[in-house]
Amino acid sequence: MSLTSSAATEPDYDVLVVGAGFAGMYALIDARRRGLRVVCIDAAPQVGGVWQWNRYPGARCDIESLDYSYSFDDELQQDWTWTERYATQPEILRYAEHVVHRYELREHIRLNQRVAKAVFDAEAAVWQVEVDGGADVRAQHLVLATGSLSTPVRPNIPGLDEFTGEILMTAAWPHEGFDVTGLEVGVIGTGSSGIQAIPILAKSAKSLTVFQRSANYSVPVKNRDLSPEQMDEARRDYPRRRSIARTSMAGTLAQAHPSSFWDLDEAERRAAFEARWAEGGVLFGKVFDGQTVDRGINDAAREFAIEKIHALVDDPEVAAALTPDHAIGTKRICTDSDYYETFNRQHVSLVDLRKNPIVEIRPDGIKTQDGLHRLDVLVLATGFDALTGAIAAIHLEGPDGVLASDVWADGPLTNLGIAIPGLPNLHVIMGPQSPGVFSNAFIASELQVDWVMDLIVHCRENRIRTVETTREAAQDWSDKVQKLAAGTLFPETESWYLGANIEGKPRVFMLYAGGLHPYSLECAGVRDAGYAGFELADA
Ligand code: NA7
Repeated sequence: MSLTSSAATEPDYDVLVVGAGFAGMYALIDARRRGLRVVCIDAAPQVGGVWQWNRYPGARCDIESLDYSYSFDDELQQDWTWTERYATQPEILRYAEHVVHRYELREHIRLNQRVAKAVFDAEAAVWQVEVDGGADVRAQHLVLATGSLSTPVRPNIPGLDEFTGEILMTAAWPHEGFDVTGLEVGVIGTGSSGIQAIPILAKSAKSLTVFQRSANYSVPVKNRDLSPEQMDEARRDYPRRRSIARTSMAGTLAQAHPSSFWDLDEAERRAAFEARWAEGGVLFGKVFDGQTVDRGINDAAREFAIEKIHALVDDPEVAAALTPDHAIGTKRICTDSDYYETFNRQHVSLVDLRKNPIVEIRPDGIKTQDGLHRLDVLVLATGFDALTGAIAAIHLEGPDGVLASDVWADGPLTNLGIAIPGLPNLHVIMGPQSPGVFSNAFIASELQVDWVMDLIVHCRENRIRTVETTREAAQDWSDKVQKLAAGTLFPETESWYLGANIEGKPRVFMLYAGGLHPYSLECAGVRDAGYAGFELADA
């Protein structure tokens, strides 16, 4: 497939949205509402982004369903019924399909097609986009809604390709499912995906061996059904709920304890931790203000969580191996149903790879230093090239041959996490240097998409052909992102927030840690100042 030559013809579309996950679907809806000619392209066979791929057993959201859903249209939220406090992956996917149907998106989405390359034709002020598996596209604006956790990592372990059993990736689970009944199963990876899948796999596997490199903190999710009465009540409460979410730090109702940790005595602190633990879920990471900033508070939360692990796991040696050594919350806290209890089952064992590393994978199992662990099935829950992986997979070339890969050679450089210097008319949603995965992805992406569509409409109304961040403004934003992170405990932990899980990836903290609402004020400030820090060139 070749790119069409630079001809001063009309672009096919005003906007090309790459990615039909929830951010991309909203970009499509919003662009259409504003009368823009728009198309959305996704490599997957179905909409839903990460929820389309991650079909492993036990997959569910870790933000409450009532929050983890679109807020832009009250009729949509009145019309939809969530059946559980934390929706399962199939229910989230049904919601995605419902949205497609409700807003008549189908004919505007091209599935099973991959955007491989986009080159900006400066003369025509148009992105020429090469699409694998479909016709090329010329669009004035390119919106990358390619996902924060959408490029799975297959670990580089000697012998992996020689394994003759079944290899399953949590991030590419077979659509038809996979029955592990009576099989010897191994799981590599104990992040959110592994921790959600392990208890379910253990229910039917003949044996389950968990190969753990780093222990993680996990809090019981305390999932429950939502009754019709609760759902009715929630529908009435949506306006309040959404308005709190939009002015919150993470796009949810989560509130830290009203008192400062340091003003409370030991018993009061313990009661606060206990109450949040009983409530369940990721919000244990925010029991007190400053919990990921102040080492004293973090240590107290950490010690409480470790105590819980030891209370849940019968064998003290296994409990010790399951005890993490990083500051709590500096990797995303996982949520589970019976994760720790699963290690009390006779047929479940834990291999601590720090003490007993993998030597190689053999055709019939994993050989660690202490011997062979025979396996029929190997589950890889080994994470993603987060935040930048999906963007890096596209050849993005601005005027004068400027490559996104060069601009980001030392780590992401953006203005507001949205614009990249040297690449005009390109807008990133939920990318690096935005609040991204630190916040509710629905609220955060609605906010960013609204901002981007305002900008695109502003360009149209003012006959502006190109809009591009200045390098100085991008540098200022990146400095701000780094400074905010430096004031927290996050950078001290080897995590995918820093790119530490990918060999050779620049070690730079990649998220805006200042909170969703302050971020929205930053975005509004730039817009209200006539897009300060951006160069807008007219026809
Ligand atoms: P994560 O959180 O990145 O977890 C990946 C896990 O895989 C983690 O425990 C890794 O250990 C482990 N891993 C990766 N490579 C290897 C190798 N080579 N050997 C052993 N262990 C390995 O991904 P998830 O999919 O679980 O969750 C991602 C996000 O999705 C999550 O934060 C939620 O927001 C939803 P490590 O910690 O690197 O030592």
